[in-house]
Amino acid sequence: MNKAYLLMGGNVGDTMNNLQQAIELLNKECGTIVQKSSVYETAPWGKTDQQDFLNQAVLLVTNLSAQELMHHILLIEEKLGRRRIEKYGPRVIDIDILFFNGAIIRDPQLTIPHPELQYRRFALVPLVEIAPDMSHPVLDKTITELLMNCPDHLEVSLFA
Ligand code: PH2
Ligand code: MG
Ligand code: MG
Repeated sequence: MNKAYLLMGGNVGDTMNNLQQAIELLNKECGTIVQKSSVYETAPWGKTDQQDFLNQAVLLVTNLSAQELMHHILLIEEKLGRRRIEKYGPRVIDIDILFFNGAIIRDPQLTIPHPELQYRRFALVPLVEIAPDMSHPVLDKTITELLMNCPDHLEVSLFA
């Protein structure tokens, strides 16, 4: 059994519904979601002239490998209407693998832990709710410590 922490987000269409559908599809096709954070409304990071996002972190228990999980996630994003247009731009749904057990993976198509996690309050705030004491295998800091030291101060507020 593998433990994968995922961050989901979107800012196009009915995002609450898209997050719920993503959870249903992950449960059906990839394993079991055993923890969910609250949903947060977050200011857009990286490209600021777009709608606020909703973001939510989940813990998925799965028998899939990290590469297999990534493959399923891309299909789920496509099913929910994701079209890849511009980096950091608006999207219906994005599902990123933040951690996969304690693995460090540096493949061209897949980098785990997520390389920008420590710079993103919109990811750390949901994650700290479900994994405050988890240690980052590269940075050797807990999620709580990463959040305390995060240089990003864009707004993140509880939504649902
Ligand atoms: N995702 C991005 C770029 N910027 N900003 C917020 N607030 N939330 C996101 O999920 C997000 C973003 C690229 O993956
Ligand atoms: Mg992303
Ligand atoms: Mg992604």
